[in-house]
Amino acid sequence: MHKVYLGLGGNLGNKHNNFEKVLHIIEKVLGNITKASSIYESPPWGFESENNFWNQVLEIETELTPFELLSSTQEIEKQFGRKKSGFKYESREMDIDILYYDDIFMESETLTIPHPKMELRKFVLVPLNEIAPDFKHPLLRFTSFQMLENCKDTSIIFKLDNTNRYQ
Ligand code: PH2
Ligand code: MG
Ligand code: MG
Repeated sequence: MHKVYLGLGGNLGNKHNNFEKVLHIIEKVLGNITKASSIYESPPWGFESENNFWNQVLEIETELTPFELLSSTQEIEKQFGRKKSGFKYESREMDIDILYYDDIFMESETLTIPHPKMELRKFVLVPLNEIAPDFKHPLLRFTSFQMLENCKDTSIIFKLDNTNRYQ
């Protein structure tokens, strides 16, 4: 059994429905969800759009290998209508990123773990720090808490309440 942290993100469609539905699909297809952060809203990081993102980080247990996990997460993204335009960053209904897979480091054309640039993004670090403050990045050797403290991202990250409404 492998411990994996996933980063969910979406800024299109019905975010309430999408973020509820994706948890059921993940439990069915990938494995048990052992921890789930709150959902946070933030402006798009790295590109312009009028649609703010929702982001959440999950800890799951899975039997899938990293590449099996990648193809399964891509399948789920497609079920939410995701189409890739070729632009670097773009709006989407659901993005599922593999942040950590145990404490492995791997780099290939299609998959890099830990997720590149995660340490620069508060929309990843804030929810990650909520559920795994002490987990150490296997390359940087910093905990989530330390990465968040060092992060220069000035985006405002807004925590939704437990019914995912604005507080
Ligand atoms: N994902 C991106 C690029 N920018 N910004 C926010 N706030 N949330 C995201 O999930 C996000 C982003 C690329 O995957
Ligand atoms: Mg992403
Ligand atoms: Mg992605």
